[in-house]
Parts: sequence; structure tokens; C-alpha cells
Amino acid sequence: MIVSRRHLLRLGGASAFLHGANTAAWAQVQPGHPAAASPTSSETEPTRPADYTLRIATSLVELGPDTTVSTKTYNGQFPGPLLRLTEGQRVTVDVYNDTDTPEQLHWHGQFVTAEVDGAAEEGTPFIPAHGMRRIEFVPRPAGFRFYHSHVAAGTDLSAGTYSGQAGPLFIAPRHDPGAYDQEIFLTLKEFGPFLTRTEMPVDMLVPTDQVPGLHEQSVAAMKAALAAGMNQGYELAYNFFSVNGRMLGQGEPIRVKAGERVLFHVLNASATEIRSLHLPGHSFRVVALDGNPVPRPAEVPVLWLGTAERVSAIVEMKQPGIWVMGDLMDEDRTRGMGVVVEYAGREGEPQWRTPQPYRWDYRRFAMDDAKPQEPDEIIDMVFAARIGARQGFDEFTVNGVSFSMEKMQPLFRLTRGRRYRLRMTNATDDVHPIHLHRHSFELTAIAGHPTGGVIKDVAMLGSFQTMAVDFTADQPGRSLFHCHMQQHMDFGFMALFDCGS
Ligand SMILES: [Cu+2]
Repeated sequence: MIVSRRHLLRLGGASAFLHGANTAAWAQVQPGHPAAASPTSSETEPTRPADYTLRIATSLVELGPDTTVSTKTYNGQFPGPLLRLTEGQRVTVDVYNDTDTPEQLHWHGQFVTAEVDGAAEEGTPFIPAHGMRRIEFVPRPAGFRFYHSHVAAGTDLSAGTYSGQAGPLFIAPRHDPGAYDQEIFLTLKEFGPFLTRTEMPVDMLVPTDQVPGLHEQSVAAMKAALAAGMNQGYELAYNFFSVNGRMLGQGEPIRVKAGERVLFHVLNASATEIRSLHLPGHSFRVVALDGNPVPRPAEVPVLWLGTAERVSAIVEMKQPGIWVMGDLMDEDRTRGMGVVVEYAGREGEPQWRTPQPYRWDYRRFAMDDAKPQEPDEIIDMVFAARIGARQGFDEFTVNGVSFSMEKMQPLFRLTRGRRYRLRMTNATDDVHPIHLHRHSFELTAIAGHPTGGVIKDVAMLGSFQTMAVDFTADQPGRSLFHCHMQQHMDFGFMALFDCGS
């Protein structure tokens, strides 16, 4: 999805090509829903069209001339249409579900009500199979967000974020910095998932300090499980790799001119994978993480993004040529995880050069003398795994509790207005991109090192490491906390915060 600013202005935003679906399905708007209660809804203006219409259906995605996959998408395309909203300006969205299974559409990174957020665990009604929901919300905060399916997939590798249900969403701030020539959205995504027992460990975070003893405990637990006849839990692997739904070399290149400043909004829409991005001969000046401006923009040679993370970075185009911008993992990049960057007037084969190893450190973008305010309360959380314990998958626990989709019991009670610190310990050997719904949080310690000023909604917690994040409980109702890797959340790695009504 490559959209110049002028082009967007001409279209009047994405809505110009999203209008048009009928709104006759009013009767299916659920009672008690804000749209149903609103005086401008069905009773007075039954034909008022929605600002946006999203339609969930199984469709074909042509990753390349010889490779087409069948998957559930929004509006028959992958990624879903870029939604450009304005902070504070209420929107109405009709979501139609043309599939045989109920769906949830999650507005990732936004401060919306539990009724709208798109998580059954919080109480959001499902979009019924062959039905629709009209939802209404006030977009905020400004920045790069996204929307995606939020149903449990379990062993169904066609469901949830394994499918093509993901799309970028940008909430325009009231004051646009405007210091760039082109703005380009990149959605990184694999298709064709399958299960394996081979794990590809990714070791790319700093600081590297681990909690003493946890690694040894994990090795001992694995040995005991194997001795008891258990198998190592399933891991996800993929057949196809793409940027904006196209394998490397199969889509339109990104066309640039020497001297241009290009603002990239990169979304890792993978169901389970950590992704990286490098453009040989160039560096990324990271200006925002998860859509939130960082206190200290900094240049890095490589971007690393956990599942559902976003990075906004400006690249100064000063190495004319034809380049591969792609993932560091050779196998994944050559099979599609990349996109060609083409300077005007240049020709030839796209060039790739492997950079020096580069470790990702959120503190690079933090305040120099970070002194986060003391929270009102500290919540300790320990994440652990039971090897291969559920349907051959590892079962995850938060403070000893594996989340039950049947009971949906809140594990933590919050008091509105109080500031909380989640002090997390990862007792597993995986990196977990932890995510809190309906709030942003501030990174306040990474592996025991204090930090401050970086505001996110997903953050990678390293294996056997600790991390602390602070947030203010300013959203009534339930907010879901979970690891964003689909198989981890499906097999227990979720917890509900209840902030009353
Ligand atoms: Cu996880």
C-alpha cells in the first residue's frame, strides 16, 4: 500500500472507496450497543450510511503470479484497506461477516469501550456469522494503529490472526509534523501456516540480563516432560512470506528519488513471528513506536518488531540504486519477506547486503534521565509454560492460572484513576510480545534497567527476563492483557483486568 499525501487528499481519505455497502441490516445491530441507543441510529435515520464498511469473507490473495492463497480478509484484499481517521472525530463502521463463524474485530491500540474494542473476553458482542454490527467510536490516541481479527484459533490455522484479517489504521493528529515527502505503509505477513516442533530462537534484545535460575528450571522442566513421554509443544511455521500481500519482487516497487525523506509505517501483522527489516545503505530514524512519538528519535540500521508491534521511521534516500528492503532471515526474505526500493533513473537487479548483527533496545528511544513517577500500586505477574500440555501445544499460565475461555474470570481488579505498574517475569524461553487492550503503557524497566518515556501497547519481553510497564486505569470495564502470539494467547496466556463500571 503506497499512498502519496497528494493522492490521499484527492481521495478525501480512505472513505471515498469504502462507502457504498448497504445499511439495510439495521435489525441486526445488537440491543444495548451504543449505535442502537444513539438518537441518530436506526429509529430516526435508518438509511444513514456508515463512514466505513468492512466486509469479512474468504477471498483469494495473489502473493505472486504463481502463488495465490485462500484466506479470510477484509473487503477482499490483503492488507485490509488503510483507514485514515482523525483524532477525536467520531466514526461509524459497519462490519459485515460473510463467513460461517462469528468474528471479533479488534481496534488495536485505541482507547475505546469494551463494547466496541473487539474482544469477547471483555464482553464485546460477536459479529454474527452472516450478520453485521454497526459500531461507533471516537478515534484516539493519534498515531499508527491497526485492526485485526481477535478470535481464538486454537488448532484451526485458518482462524484469527492466522488469516488475512489485518489492516493498517492511521489516526491523524491535529498537528501533522509534515517533514517528509512520501508516507508508505508496510504490512509484514506470512501465509500458509503449519505446525512444527522445531523452534527458531530469535536472540535480538538488549539488555540481555536474565533472572538467575529460570533458564536452569526451564531446561529441567523440558527434560522431565520429555522423560514422561511428552513432546515439545507445537511451534508455528509458514510457507509464504509477503510485504503488503506481495512476495518480494512480485509487487510494485517502492519508487523514490534521491534526497527524498520517506516515512515508513511498518506493521508486523504476523500471527506469531518476530520480524526484522533492513534497507542496505540506509538507516531508519525511528520517530514513533506503536504510533506514539518517542522522546528521543534515533537512527538504527535494523528494525525489529514483535507480533503486532509498529514502527514509524524516516529514511533519507541517499544511496541511489535498486535495493531489497527485507527481513534479516535469509530463508524468509528470499521466499518473500521483502520489497524492492527503486530510485528514479536506476535499473538492474535488486541488491541485498546483510548488515552487522544488530540488537534491539527500546531504551535507545527513551528519555536520557528517565525517572518514571512511582505507581500507586504494583502488580506482579509471572508467565510460565507447561510443556505440550494442551492438544500438543504448550499451555501458558499467568500467575499459575491458564486463562479459561469458558469462565472468562478477571484475574486483577483495578481502581479507576490509579496508576499501576505491571512487574512481569518471563519464566519461559520464548520472547513474548505482551499487549494490553484499551490502554497505552510506559516502559519503566527492561531486564532490571530503569527507563522511561517510551509509550507502547505491545512490548517484547525477553526469555527469562523481567520488564515493568506503567499505565493509568482510565477505562471502565474489562481490559484484556495477553501475549500477542496467537498460539500463546489461545493456550492460556491471557488475563483480564476489571476496572468496574
Ligand atoms: Cu507469547
